[in-house]
Amino acid sequence: MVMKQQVALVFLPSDSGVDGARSLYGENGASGLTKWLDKGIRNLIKKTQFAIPPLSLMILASIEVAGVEQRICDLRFEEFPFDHPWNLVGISVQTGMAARAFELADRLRHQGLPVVLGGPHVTMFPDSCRPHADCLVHGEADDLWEKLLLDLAAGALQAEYRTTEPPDLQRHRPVSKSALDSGRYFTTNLIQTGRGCPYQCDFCNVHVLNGRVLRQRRIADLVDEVALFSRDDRRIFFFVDDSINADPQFAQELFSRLIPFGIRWFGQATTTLGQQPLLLDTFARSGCQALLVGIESIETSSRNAHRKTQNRAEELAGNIRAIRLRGISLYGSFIYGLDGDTLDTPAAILDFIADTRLDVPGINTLRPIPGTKVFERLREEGRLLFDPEEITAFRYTFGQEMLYRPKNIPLPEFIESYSELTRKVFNVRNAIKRGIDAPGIKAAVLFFNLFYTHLYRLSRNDLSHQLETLRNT
Ligand code: B12
Ligand code: SF4
Repeated sequence: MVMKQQVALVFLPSDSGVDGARSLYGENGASGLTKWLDKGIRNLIKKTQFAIPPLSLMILASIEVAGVEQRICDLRFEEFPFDHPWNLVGISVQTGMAARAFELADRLRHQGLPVVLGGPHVTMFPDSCRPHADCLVHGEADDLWEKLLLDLAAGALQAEYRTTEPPDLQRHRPVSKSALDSGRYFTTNLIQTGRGCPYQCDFCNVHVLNGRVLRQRRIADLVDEVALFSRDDRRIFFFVDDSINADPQFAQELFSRLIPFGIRWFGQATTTLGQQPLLLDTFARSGCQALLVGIESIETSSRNAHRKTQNRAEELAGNIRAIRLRGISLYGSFIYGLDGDTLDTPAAILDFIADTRLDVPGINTLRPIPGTKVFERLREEGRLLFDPEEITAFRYTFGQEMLYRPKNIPLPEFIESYSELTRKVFNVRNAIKRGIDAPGIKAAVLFFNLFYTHLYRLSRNDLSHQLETLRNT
């Protein structure tokens, strides 16, 4: 019998992202019950990170090539199985995980195992990845991975794979979950209906990674995928699109056709949904439970400074009210510290949250991700607080230490006002109130707010250390 080529697809826990503040990685001086609670929550956060499987690797693992067997290794839950006779290890690299990815890649290559790197960080910074890989895959790999596996089976792996055109999403590509250990995750029902974004918010690089034109999958394929997925897993669906209502007509047709399936789902949307009554109604009837909306800023000057132009500040509150009235809970994400913000901004954010009764507010500071326009601008203006060359050293979490100097507010005052803001937004009283007030999924809203009460407390520890250092230098 001929042994199949064994391919591991690796997803890493990140040193950034939803794993919270720097205090998660060490002792933070707490004692007694707080110390015990911190430790438990710290482990939970590090392990789960919302525990959603990586859709990228589900897609790659679904590509069947004769003579090749693929397995997803999610290192949030297991150690890398070094003792297995792998022929190739593919690692998905996001910027916040790049240092860890390189460490693993170097170790594997040292043992003689060929390593292929792919994912957003490879697409943005191939030069930083090249020394750590036998092979790089640039951009979306839906077609390239098949070619690479055929080359592997033929013993002719190349050093770089790239195309000039992104994959045609109209082509039917069934996603299988067979390479996943589904019991580990909160849900395995992840679906992406399209890629690309026509907007150019300067703190985001989706338009660089996936292009400026919205490319959609066929509605019939999506309906089939929902039918197939819901047969095995009745848990909630997550539509990972950056903006599920980017094309209202498309969304209207898709979600009308999903009503008979009786699924529950959440996704990411723009608040303009509040002005799209037919679509809003269809979302609610098709089982939409919650949406993440990027409010970013309620200051028009900040929105203009960062090119957040797809909806208007003065329409935000009315839209949020309309969406919540239709029974959909909202996670609204703000960024404080943008270029139009002043020390009056926190009070305005507090009023806005109280006025709209937003279910889960996310109060972030700007994380200037390398490769974005804002990163370049802050670098040119000399406002970054870290060496911009060390791209893997940047951290992108909710709100730990500041990575740059705000434009209008001196850094120490900013840190104090941000800490004060998160203290006022996140406390047990507000968590219970928001849980009771939520238009749906009350328990989840309560849980999230309690979780953030803890997380933002940890982030305030980091900020107070940063403030201390600033004052002593
Ligand atoms: C859903 C999502 C999440 C979810 C789930 C993440 C998960 N665990 O899967 C949540 C909410 C948890 C999340 C968290 C974060 N996210 Co996020 N997230 C996304 C989002 C919206 C969709 C991801 C997705 O499933 N895409 C669909 C798949 C098919 O696309 P893909 O991942 O790019 O994969 C393709 C290629 O990259 C390539 N590829 C990927 N991996 C590999 C591996 C190999 C071997 C090969 C060959 C190819 C390859 O082929 C794939 C198929 O074409 C993207 C934006 C986007 N449009 O992609 C941001 C995005 C991936 N997130 C991003 C960030 C910054 C974060 C956070 C750090 C945010 C934060 N401040 O907390 C955390 C990180 C936590 C973590 N450990 O993942 C950035 C990453 C930027 C970068 N340079 O790395 C993105 C691109 C958004 C952005 N604004 O730029 N995220
Ligand atoms: S933040 Fe959203 S709307 Fe803005 S460019 Fe990124 S994906 Fe597009």
